[in-house]
Amino acid sequence: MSELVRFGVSLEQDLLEAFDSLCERRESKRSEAIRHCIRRELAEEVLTDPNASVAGVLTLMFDHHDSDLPGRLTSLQHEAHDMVIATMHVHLDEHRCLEAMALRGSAAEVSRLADKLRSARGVLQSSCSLTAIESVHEHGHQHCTEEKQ
Ligand code: NI
Repeated sequence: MSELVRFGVSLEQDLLEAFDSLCERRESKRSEAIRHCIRRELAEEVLTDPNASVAGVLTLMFDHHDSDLPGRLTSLQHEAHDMVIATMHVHLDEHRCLEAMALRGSAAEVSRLADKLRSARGVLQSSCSLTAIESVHEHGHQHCTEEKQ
């Protein structure tokens, strides 16, 4: 970890009050909350690069009595076995299933796969959370190297 640096920030009073009350609700100190915001924004930016390495979880809820959906979902996962690194299936009740898949790959490919799975006919609900797995520094570095070649 690099050296800590202090810096001053000017912002509107009401924005600071809203931020402080957020920190209070999250039981977080201002500095830690600001670090978290900065890291999240940097990671978000990396995600916009289609070639960025990302990992995340896709969760689908569906009715397993619904036609051939379970079979189709399994086939789609087998076709993309290099990106689907783990799957957890939960039988929520007599009808509904919750399937959580850990995905890993390039931002473009993982997003395409997630969209395909969550838009499969019969999926009742879905959520997808992806994060960049290469640091911003490494990311920037890679581009520098690519540009030099
Ligand atoms: Ni089930």
